[in-house]
Amino acid sequence: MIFTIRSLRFGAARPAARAPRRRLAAPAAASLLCLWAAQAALAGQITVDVTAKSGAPAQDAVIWLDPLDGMPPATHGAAVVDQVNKHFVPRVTVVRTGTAITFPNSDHIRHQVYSFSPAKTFSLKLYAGSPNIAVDFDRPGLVVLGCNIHDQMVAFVGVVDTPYFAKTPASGIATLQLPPGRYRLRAWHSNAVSAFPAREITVGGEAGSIAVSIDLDDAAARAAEWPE
Ligand SMILES: [Cu+2]
Repeated sequence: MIFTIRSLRFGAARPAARAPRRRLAAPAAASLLCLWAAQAALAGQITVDVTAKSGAPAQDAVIWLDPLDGMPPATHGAAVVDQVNKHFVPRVTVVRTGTAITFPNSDHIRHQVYSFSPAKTFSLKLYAGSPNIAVDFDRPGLVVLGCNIHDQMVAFVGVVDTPYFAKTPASGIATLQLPPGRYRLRAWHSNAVSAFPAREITVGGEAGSIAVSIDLDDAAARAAEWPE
């Protein structure tokens, strides 16, 4: 697997240990909010260009950056994974930890959504229409979705402990706005043959771009492992 950069500075690779969560008293937390607000004004626009070894754009790659200098406050977002013509739509979703996902059914047949993944094990009852049930994705990791009625239905939810993430469109190019600081860049693709090695990058206030090459096997029947 090849990793190159064009205009970002990379530090030495660090062990994969997660940065410790900080517990802050209320005044300190308020200061941290102000700090992040100030940094947001200086955000650098980072473009991540993901390609297969063949040079073809890699669609549906998941990119995320763990901030090493402090985590923005937790949020509780929402996302939707629909079911259309016996497919999950979208097939790949990336959300921050704490996001609630609903699973409407746009087909005229019933579906039954489940996951056995350790990051989120759940099972919805067989249903039609749009049940008012949201599943809280409260742990980081990969969640593989299936339908008990239609074995060919499969989808992936990447749950990440950071607000800085993206999924590549057909162009393979994703754009993120990042406050200046140090980050650990991670990447995953369902058809990756080998794990993408985490890299530390430093973002300044200026724009930059990162080229990521992933070895893909389009015929892979199993989902690639999620990096720890
Ligand atoms: Cu189904």
